[in-house]
Amino acid sequence: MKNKIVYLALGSNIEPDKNVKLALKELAKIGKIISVSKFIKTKPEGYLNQADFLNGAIKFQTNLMPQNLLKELKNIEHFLKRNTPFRNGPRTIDIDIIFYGNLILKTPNLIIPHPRADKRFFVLKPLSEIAPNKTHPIFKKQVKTLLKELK
Ligand code: PH2
Ligand code: MG
Ligand code: MG
Repeated sequence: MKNKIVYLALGSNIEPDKNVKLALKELAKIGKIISVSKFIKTKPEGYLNQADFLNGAIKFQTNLMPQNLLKELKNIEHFLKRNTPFRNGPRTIDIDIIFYGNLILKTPNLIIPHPRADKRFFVLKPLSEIAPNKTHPIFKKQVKTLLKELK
């Protein structure tokens, strides 16, 4: 599995401008950034009593296998001092693997496609800008269709 096309979702609500920029710089060290969506301001989902997020998506090319990619993404989160006190709480950066080629993977610590991607506006909206026709390998629906069905 060489040079897989991967879609990543980024989110931040602690110094988001600075942290998104830093995250992109670190991501460029572990693969090739092919495209970057606009970053949009979104209302927090899940846990509501926190600052608005900045959310975006990137198309990324990497040689890293899924588990190694996850490890590198965790390293970047750690480097950016991510310290989430509770689930869905504030974070300097969150980098989630949405799609890894057409791979379907279910392991205890990593599920691909991301299991909540199809229900999240803050993922689908930026993703639909850079990959409207990408098909979800489980639901067999394009990103633009998933977004439309969400609204
Ligand atoms: N991430 C979450 C939970 N809620 N809400 C928004 N708007 N943006 C996010 O990135 C986000 C969220 C868990 O990863
Ligand atoms: Mg997340
Ligand atoms: Mg995450």
